[in-house]
Amino acid sequence: MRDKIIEIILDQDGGFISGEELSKYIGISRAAIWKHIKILKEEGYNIESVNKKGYRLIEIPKDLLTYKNINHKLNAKIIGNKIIHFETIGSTNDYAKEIASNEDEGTIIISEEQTNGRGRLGRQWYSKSYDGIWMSVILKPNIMPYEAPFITLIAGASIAKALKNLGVETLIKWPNDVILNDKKISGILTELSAEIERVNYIVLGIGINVKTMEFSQEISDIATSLYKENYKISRVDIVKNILEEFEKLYFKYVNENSKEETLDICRKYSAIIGKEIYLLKNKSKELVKCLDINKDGNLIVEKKNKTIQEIVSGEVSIRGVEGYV
Ligand code: BT5
Repeated sequence: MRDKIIEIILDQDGGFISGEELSKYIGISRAAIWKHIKILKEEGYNIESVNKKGYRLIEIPKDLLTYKNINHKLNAKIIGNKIIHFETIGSTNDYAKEIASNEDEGTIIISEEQTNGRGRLGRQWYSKSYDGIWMSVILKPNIMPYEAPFITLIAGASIAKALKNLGVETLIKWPNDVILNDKKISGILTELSAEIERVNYIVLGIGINVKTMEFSQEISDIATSLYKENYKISRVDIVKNILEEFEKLYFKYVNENSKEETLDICRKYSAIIGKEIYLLKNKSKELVKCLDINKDGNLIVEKKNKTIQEIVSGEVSIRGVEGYV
């Protein structure tokens, strides 16, 4: 009921709607509408009520990542149809894996804070309250398990594209980082549950630093946020853009078996193609030249002895010669 009320108020784009109209739309009394408005205000919606004019939303306070805010005018068919929002959680990926079998494809878990945010290979992902976007998307594509890493590339491409739509030029550090001004603003963690020839589900985890101004010492040299780089963009707008861009590229991949658009974006926005990079694997460190991303999404590099090698994501980490990129 309250979802409907806020939906109608949001539809007014900041204009007034009278209590009478609202009660007609929803089919409950004006007094009942007022009670719901009171609760919405307590939830953080800055709703103004003016005698004889009705109600209007002054702003979306705190830019909360709720279903109501994100799903409003979201131009997507399945991604974001259901959004489960937490104030705090251990890890959205862990929770998504717990419920994935019983959820439809496209369900999103999003939290204002993660207390146990995870990177790849058991690494930690800092996810402070209200500072960023910490979300997981449940996917059930009809692909072979070995093809799952391509989902990471689709995610990277959609993050770069979404931020570009909002005026921010980022680069993609293959396979799973998004870079702004030579530092990491976003990381992707794709996890798979599969049988030998069948994917049960994929959990796509996306972390984006939006409002963080101070990073812990461990990552202060390599991490940045949109606010820190002077891009004051609403988290809700970023999430919406990512979900829309992601769905377009994802449908092309799973419905038309077409990887081209994702690959084009990954190449065009690549932070590493044409550069010398270090490949880190276990304890070894090898200097190579990065040539291209091939049609499967793997990285093509030239080694010191001039041989060409194809690198599959997940095998290695990459560092720039002079720093993180
Ligand atoms: C990643 O791993 O970059 C994947 C991060 C995925 C996070 C999302 S948030 C929603 C979902 N739920 C989860 O629990 N996780 C996903 P990796 O490439 O392994 O990078 C991890 C490394 O990045 C760490 O070892 C730090 O050096 C650095 N790091 C940690 N937190 C960071 C942050 N907030 N911003 C930038 N760098 C960070």
